[in-house]
Order: sequence, then C-alpha cells, then structure tokens
Amino acid sequence: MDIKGIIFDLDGVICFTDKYHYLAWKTMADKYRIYFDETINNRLRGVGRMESLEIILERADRNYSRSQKEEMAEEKNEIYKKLLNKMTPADLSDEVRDTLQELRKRGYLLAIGSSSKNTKFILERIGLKDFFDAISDGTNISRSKPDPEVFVKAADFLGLEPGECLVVEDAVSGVDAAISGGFYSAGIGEASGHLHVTIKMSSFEDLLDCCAIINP
Ligand code: B16
Ligand code: MG
Repeated sequence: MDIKGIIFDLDGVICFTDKYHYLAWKTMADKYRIYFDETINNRLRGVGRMESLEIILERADRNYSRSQKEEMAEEKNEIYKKLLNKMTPADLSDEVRDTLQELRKRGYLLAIGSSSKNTKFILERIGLKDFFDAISDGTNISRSKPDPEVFVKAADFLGLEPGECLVVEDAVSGVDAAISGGFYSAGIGEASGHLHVTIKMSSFEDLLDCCAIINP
C-alpha cells in the first residue's frame, strides 16, 4: 500500500455530533408520534438527511407528502443546528487534534468526506475550519453513502487516486462506500466490525501505528 492521503468521515470520527443527530431526530419523531430509538438511529450513520427521514418513517402509521417530508427534515435540521451552535473547540478531543497534527507532520494530505450539509459549520465550531486540504460533503454530492461519490470527490480534490487514499469511518455504510470506490478503509466503533474493512481501529490514535506499518 502506498497511502498519500487520508479521508476522514466527520460525524462519529472527528467529533461526536452523532448524539445531536439523535436528539434532533428524536424531538422531531416525538412531535409526529413516530417511534424512534437508538437502534434505529444507528442505521442513520453516514446516511443523508432525506434518506435518514425515510428510514424513520418506516415506523410511521401514515403517509407524508414530499413537502411534508421536506418540512420535517427542515424541523430536524433547525433543532440540530441549535445544538451545534453550542459546540466549541473544546468539543474536539486532544487525541483527535494531536493525531491529525502528527499525520500532517508525516506528510499525508488530509480531507473530510462527510454526508453532512453542515460540515463546514461544524468544522468552524470545533476550530478546524482551515485545517483540511480538501472538504467533500453533503453540499457537493448527489448520492449518499454507501455510494462512494463523497470519497471519490475528496480524492479528486486532493489530486489523488482512490487506491492512494485511506478512508476513516465509523459507519458500515461508509466502509461499504470506501470499498466500492476502491479505497483502503479504517473502521472505528461499529465500522471496526465490518468483515472487509482494511484496518480495525480501537481508538483514533491507532491511526499513527497503522500508518507507520502501512507506509514504513
Ligand atoms: P446533515 P457523516 C452524516 O455525517 C451523519 O452520520 C448522518 O447521520 C446524517 O444524516 C448525514 O451526515 C447528513 O447530515 O443533516 O447535517 O446534512 O457521518 O457522513 O460525517
Ligand atoms: Mg460517521
């Protein structure tokens, strides 16, 4: 393997906005009396906003029109953004900050590959607005993970081929996307249990040892 670039998922890898996604969807689902719990929430990891709403609506006992669905997704996003507003650079762990800085020192190109349309706002809140060499997010894709589009664009923005990049993911849908796009993958959390993930990580700083083994 000759890894030149590392593409990081955002939610669940760089920061823990996943808890805010859950709270926001739960508030929306309760309002419409739709059953929603953490197990259903896990299926939303890495999945785009409207696709996430469709998964939640599997438990609804009525149909909603396109415009009603757009309104529901917007309501969720407003609640989510209020929660994001409370984030500060203290929400970026020392472990993630130090590991990113060390990877940069070692000469890797670093990018974000996130399905979220709120990516730039979140990076600004946690003090990483200008840190990455490229950002590919929900605003520049038309297909959500497990489609590889978000990572293919990230590699393209870095000027690299997929086979020169390692994708770091917490979601099974994200590892599926990386594999189908021809990327190496590193899984953390739920994604570390993926059968075909290239590297299984138990913590973010594991990346330092993994990269030293891959590119000695
Ligand atoms: P937004 P990631 C994903 O981010 C989240 O995991 C997923 O739960 C969310 O629905 C999606 O972003 C869209 O987010 O509503 O902010 O556009 O894991 O790809 O960084
Ligand atoms: Mg994620």
